[in-house]
Amino acid sequence: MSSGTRCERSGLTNFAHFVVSSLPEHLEAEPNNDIAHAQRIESSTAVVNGRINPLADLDVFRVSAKAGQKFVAAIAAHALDVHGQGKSYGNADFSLELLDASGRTLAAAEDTIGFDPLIEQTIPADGDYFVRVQLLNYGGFPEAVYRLTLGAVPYVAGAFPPGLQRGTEASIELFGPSITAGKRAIGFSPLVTNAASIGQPTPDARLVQYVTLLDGNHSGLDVPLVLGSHSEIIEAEPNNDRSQAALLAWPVCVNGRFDQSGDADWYRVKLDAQQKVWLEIVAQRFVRSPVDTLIQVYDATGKLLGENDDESFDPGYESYHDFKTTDSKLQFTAPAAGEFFVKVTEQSGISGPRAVYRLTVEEARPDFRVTHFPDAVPIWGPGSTSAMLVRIDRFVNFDDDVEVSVEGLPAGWTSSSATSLGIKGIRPFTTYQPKVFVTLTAPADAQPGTCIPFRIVGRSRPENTTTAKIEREAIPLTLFYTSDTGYFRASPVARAAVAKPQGPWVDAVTPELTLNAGGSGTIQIKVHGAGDVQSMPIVVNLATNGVACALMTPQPLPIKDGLVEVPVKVPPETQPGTYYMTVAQTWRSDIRIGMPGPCTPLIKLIVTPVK
Ligand SMILES: [Ca+2]
Ligand SMILES: [Ca+2]
Ligand SMILES: [Ca+2]
Ligand SMILES: [Ca+2]
Repeated sequence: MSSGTRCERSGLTNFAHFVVSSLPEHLEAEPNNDIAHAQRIESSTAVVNGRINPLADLDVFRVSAKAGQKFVAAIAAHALDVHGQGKSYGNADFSLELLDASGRTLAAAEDTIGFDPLIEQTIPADGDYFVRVQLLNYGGFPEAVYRLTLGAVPYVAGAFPPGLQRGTEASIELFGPSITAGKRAIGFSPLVTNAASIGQPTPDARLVQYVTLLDGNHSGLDVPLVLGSHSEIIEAEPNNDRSQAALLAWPVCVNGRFDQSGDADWYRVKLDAQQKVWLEIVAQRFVRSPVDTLIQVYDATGKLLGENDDESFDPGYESYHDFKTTDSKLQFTAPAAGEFFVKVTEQSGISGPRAVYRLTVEEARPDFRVTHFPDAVPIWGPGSTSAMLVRIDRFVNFDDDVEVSVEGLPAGWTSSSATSLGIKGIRPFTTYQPKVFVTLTAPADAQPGTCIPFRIVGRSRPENTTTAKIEREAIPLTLFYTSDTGYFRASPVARAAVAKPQGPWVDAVTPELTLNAGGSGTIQIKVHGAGDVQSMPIVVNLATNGVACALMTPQPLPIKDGLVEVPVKVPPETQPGTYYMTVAQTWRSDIRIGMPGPCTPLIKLIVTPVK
């Protein structure tokens, strides 16, 4: 988005999908609820953009087709993250039927690609046919939009292998109706942002890139390729029992497929005594493979030594769309030197071209992942500040502190960093900080409409010098669906935008406060643009979650001469140390769940021991 008037009002929305096809595009026209009122689609190939609303809406389209044609009818909705809001929570789950001129059903589909139905039918005779679209259980709601591809056209249903090593080129087959068999060379495409134009290197923490057909007529819909860190191989059948297990030179990513129901895929790894290996499946995540995998590890005598069905998951507010799944993850420690056998199976009887998985085998070593949201940060007023919530997930006994900072900012922009504390076996559990806030402040002379990229980086702070320092770039997350929990997916880039002030905004006057454990004090904040407003709802969000010492729920505080005094009280049990707070007004915002409104830069709170 370039600077201009379009994003002056409230900054940036989350990322949304927008598909560009090379087929004639149509809009549905109601009434079209039955065959008698079917909407005639004149072009022989088409994309129809429709909506199932209100409840029990049916959309029926009339098309002409010729005997022998391989006719495709396919919905794209789940693929585009179409979902309800308000009282209509949930992904839009469509069903689809192809009827002949007499109204007889020739084919029907429901969940072919994720929740999206796809029909491929050889047309029996020249004539008119009907395609009927509805939501499961006669649902309907304003957000239930869909793109319906119609005609004898190729349609990409998936890719195999469903990924490639970052920075390399791979030979990948796109498959689906009317797609010519054969592999295509597909290369890793570095993400292009305008980061280079502000003199910063272009980082790339993306987990996926997308690929589609561009030759001939196509729906424009793309499919994800997962970007891996290791060399890649494709499983070789037959491998259905232990004696056929292929030896893996690891670290490696194996791309496999459940070709028939009950398919078992065996692999073999050589390990030293006490060597720790990490086995991880990516299937439902990112690729939307319909499988529910199980990993099992056996020794050479056939004894089961370890297994994992689904990763255990902390159901916090952030139920990451591409992070919470039934994909399997397993850390295995070899009890002795030797060969061990890894068996991958599918537990719901699903098989076929889309039943793919990626198995990564690598050394299990202490590590962490950094995610942050929102990915698109609105700053309401030049000179104002916004906060982002950063989450640090620690793996394999990693327990070091992690310093989190904002990088890649253009001149004039400032940010505050934060430290996520590990427990390290010496601190109480309440000190553990899996989430921290960082803030971003626009220059006072920034133009509304300015949009800048940035990145958040986490660096471990090892206590002893034998531990290597680890650096991880944060994955930006987009909130695409909120109910009791937030559903997030990975976003390609983090950006901030300056908007015109949408109301009063706040700045810190007190940069730092020192208090005893059990002590109390105040911090002063300045309010800009309050006009005649006499008070403002204020909340204090703790950049570190180890201590609760101020306004956890919004409370109206008086504004005097443009200043607000905010009370702070440190609980007596608070551990001495440095903490960070940000004061926010809760005018249509809650930065705790990734909906930022104006807030102050981080204010340091130093808690000293009681003398
Ligand atoms: Ca409709
Ligand atoms: Ca209708
Ligand atoms: Ca297989
Ligand atoms: Ca097999």
